[in-house]
Amino acid sequence: MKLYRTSAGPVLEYLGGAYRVTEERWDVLISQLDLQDYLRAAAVDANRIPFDAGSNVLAPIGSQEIWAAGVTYYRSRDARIAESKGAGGGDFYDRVYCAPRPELFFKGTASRVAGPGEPVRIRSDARWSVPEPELTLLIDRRGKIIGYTIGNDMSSRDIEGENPLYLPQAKLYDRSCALGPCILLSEEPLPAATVIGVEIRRAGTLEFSGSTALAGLKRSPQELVDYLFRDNLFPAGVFLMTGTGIVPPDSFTLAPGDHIRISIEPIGVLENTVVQGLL
Ligand code: DO4
Ligand code: MG
Repeated sequence: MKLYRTSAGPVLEYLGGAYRVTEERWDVLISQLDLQDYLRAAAVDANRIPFDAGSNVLAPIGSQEIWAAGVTYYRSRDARIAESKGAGGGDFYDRVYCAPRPELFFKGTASRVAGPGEPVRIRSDARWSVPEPELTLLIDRRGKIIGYTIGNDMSSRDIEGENPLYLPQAKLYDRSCALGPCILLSEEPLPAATVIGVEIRRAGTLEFSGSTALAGLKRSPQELVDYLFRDNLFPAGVFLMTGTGIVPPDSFTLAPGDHIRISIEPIGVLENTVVQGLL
């Protein structure tokens, strides 16, 4: 069962059909405590519509905050240690990889998010920028994982590497995050074999491709959620990006015009083009 947010309102994809959902207020809709039952009731012939998931699809977010976990894959631990060598930050990344408490940081709000097909940004003052393709959880106000989407945690590696205290600037700026194309509603965890893939094309030529599997995620999604909800309330629910296991080689940096395609098979594909400077 997939839920899309579109310019014409929410659309449910279910058992091969597409259905309009009468509750158009996204926050109210995804706050239904039995969301899957609520949506199943909408999947009737009277609500059936033609639907092209390739157009008019918006980021599946209302007033939810977006948080992110870091250094949850060994590949990310290695990359962070390497990029912060000159800043003496390496030890912290190894420690957080091994510690019971995960790294969790605030990543953004809807106003900073790019939806499918919208531009994502690299900072004007960054020299080394990458996408971070991440399985992203949608969690309801009770702390229950209710669905999954694809996230791109756009990051400025030179700023983050210069000093770990610059992390918020490396991570949180206008269009530093992409989400979409839909919410895959599932009460079951995704299988460990689930593959996250990325392809980056420049002027049509493949510049980088990589993949990882959820098996490489050091912590369970629920463990990350439990830490996020410690002494924190999310009345409209919250998104949590689970960290990246794909890091391009150090010689690679994104450039304006690059096309980023992230896939997670049961969810779909999230595509964005890179801009730098004002839109
Ligand atoms: O510590 C820096 C953040 C790392 C991150 O965003 C990731 O591992 O995905
Ligand atoms: Mg990340």
